[in-house]
Amino acid sequence: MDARLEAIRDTVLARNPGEGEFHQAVTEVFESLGPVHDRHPEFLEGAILERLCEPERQIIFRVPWVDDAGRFQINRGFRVEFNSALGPFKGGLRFHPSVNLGIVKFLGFEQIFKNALTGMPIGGGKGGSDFDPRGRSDAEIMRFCQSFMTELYRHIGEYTDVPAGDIGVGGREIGYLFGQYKRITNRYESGVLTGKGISWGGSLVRPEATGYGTVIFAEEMLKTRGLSFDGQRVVVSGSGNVAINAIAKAQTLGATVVACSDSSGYIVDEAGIDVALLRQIKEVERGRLKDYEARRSAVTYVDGGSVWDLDATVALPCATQNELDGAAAARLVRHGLLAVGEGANMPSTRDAVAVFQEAGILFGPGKAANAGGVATSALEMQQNASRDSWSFAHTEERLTEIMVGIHDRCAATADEYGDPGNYVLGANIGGFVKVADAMLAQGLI
Ligand code: NDP
Ligand code: 2IT
Repeated sequence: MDARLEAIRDTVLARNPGEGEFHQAVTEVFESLGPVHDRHPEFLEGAILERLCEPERQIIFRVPWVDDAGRFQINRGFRVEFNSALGPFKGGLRFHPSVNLGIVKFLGFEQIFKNALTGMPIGGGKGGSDFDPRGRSDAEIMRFCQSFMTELYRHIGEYTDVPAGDIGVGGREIGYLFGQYKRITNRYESGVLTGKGISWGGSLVRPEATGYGTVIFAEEMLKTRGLSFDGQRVVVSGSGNVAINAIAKAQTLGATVVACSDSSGYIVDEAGIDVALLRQIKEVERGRLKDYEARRSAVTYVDGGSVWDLDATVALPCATQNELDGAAAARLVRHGLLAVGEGANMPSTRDAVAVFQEAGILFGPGKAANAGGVATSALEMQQNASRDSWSFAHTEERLTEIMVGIHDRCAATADEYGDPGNYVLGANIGGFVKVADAMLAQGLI
């Protein structure tokens, strides 16, 4: 890492002790930015990096709620409003027991650059809670969401901060959150949340957008080597919103997706995953992946273990951070891997990224490859602002244009900085320069 940047990075790490994922995200971005600072000394004079690493505002709050047995429960809520240079803070809410301030800060930091890459007018933020939705009834989820919003409402707004979903937060949760916001504020402010239902201000394609976008991005990478998804053997991790829609899109393009996972195990379905059955189990019945095995022939369920023990030509990690390590990456490379598209945020460890890059694997980092979700959230905001709703075909066309645009910008930036095919470099520099220019123009704030 460039010595000037390393000194700033060390200060950031020292002032944010114990936040390993945040340190990892900051270090990875800083490693790309040396050459930009040679060309743009004004970014150092303007303390851009120091300001970028210090969120504009961090909110931590108590979330009290009552479970079905009448017991009082206390969780912790977070919203980190990281950077508003390009637009209102924008980013999802994650409900998972692993959520803490460091996780929210890593996600919010990544979101700044991701949102800049989309070309849409959105800043970066993230939030969530250590609430565990697993096994909770609808009524418990509703009471939790209502309590969460009873504090959050005062910090968000169409022009201020616009949350959406992430792990553990989908259409059901956004509905309860929106209802409580409307009740407290007495405003039908559609643009305050994205990922809403279609009949009340949501956008078509938003549910599919992250998974579809990841595959569109990976397809563009494959095209640079005269390849495509057609005929590829694909392994996906996760079986949530991003994973399911990535599986669907990859198979539409002619790939066979032979496996996917959840935190308990994985299924292997050599004939190609039956997406309708998977949606029924996960989205309708809210069941576990294990249930898939009994309902389709020639399927194996592996309890525990890692889906990255399987062979694939294309790997799409769509579960969570640091799920794919250096050893798994090396094994995949030895067994014929061509490309990786990160549907999740930071799913590959730093070792894994190094293995992929040294082996010349096409590697699409999350902040570029999974930007289709937030980009379509911005399209939802656009529809809300104009009180309009677009067709599926039109919205999908916009998503495709945006993803191809992100791919091309990352590739062109990597070329410009002398490292063709390095999408990590392209994404980090491409996102950073846009935000840094806006921050300089807006003065020291
Ligand atoms: P969901 O809650 O819909 O699904 C999450 C999936 O990942 C589940 O299958 C879950 O399994 C698995 N998972 C979660 N945590 C772990 C863990 N610690 N170990 C193993 N598996 C785990 O979330 P999404 O699909 O929305 O999000 C997946 C990833 O994509 C996240 O990294 C998220 O930040 C990222 N992302 C999401 C976007 C969106 O629009 N939703 C946009 C861009 C990125 P289980 O049910 O067993 O917990
Ligand atoms: O990580 C992400 O980009 C998301 N969870 C989606 C954020 C959004 O505002 O749609």
